[in-house]
Amino acid sequence: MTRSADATQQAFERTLSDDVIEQYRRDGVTRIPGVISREDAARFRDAALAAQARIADHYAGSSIFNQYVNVWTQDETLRELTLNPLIAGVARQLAGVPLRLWHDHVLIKPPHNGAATEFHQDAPYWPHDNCRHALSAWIALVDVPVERGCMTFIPGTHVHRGLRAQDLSDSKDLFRVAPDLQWERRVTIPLRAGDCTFHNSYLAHTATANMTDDPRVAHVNIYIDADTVYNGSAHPVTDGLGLQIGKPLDHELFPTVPR
Ligand SMILES: O=C(O)CCC(=O)C(=O)O
Repeated sequence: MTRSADATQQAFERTLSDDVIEQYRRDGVTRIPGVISREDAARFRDAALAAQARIADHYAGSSIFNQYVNVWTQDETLRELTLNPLIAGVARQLAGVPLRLWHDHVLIKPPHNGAATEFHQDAPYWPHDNCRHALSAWIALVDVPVERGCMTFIPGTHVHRGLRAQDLSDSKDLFRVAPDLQWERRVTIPLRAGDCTFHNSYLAHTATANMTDDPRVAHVNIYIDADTVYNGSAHPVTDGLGLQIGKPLDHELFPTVPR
């Protein structure tokens, strides 16, 4: 770890203010600048771009993004970011319940990819029951202005828990299942390299297409309530692991989070 990375990490060894936690729980999203240093962001960006040649793309064939899942099990450098205890500590404070890692993924939008990530919630895709809180730490490994695949959220939509999974290639799908959301306030959050948004897994969000000449590189750590139980639905992360329906995800792929 570089000296600047060390300083950044020390700055995060603190309790989040009640205001930040309250704002996150009301809106379902908060931006935390500088969770890693710009130097470390560049190091992880290089590792992510290099890993593209070795790790299978889960979303091959789609122009929305290239998706590399559970990189922490396949790349020593990226493992450091997925298991970063300070990012996990922020997530733990925001969630207010003990957490475990669900999975990570690196999401790369190639230059001029021509496709937005359309509005969706994350949790309806997952094979989980009894999850009191789940959230993603979306860490920018490059500067992400609006033009490079930046996220927009509909604050407060994390109260909508019963919706079916929405198609993230269809700009109208979320509004088919929840038409009123079309008229809600939206918040767009550009990030500098090293900044992070934490968003609730039920919060409706989208990301613009990458209209720039450089790749948009994000590393996402997804955390779930440590007591979440497996419900047996098909999912590429859990299929074939031999998990028991109705039991917690006690498996080395889903380590509990410190603090
Ligand atoms: O990065 C993107 O394009 C979308 C990310 C997203 O939907 C998520 O992290 O939940």
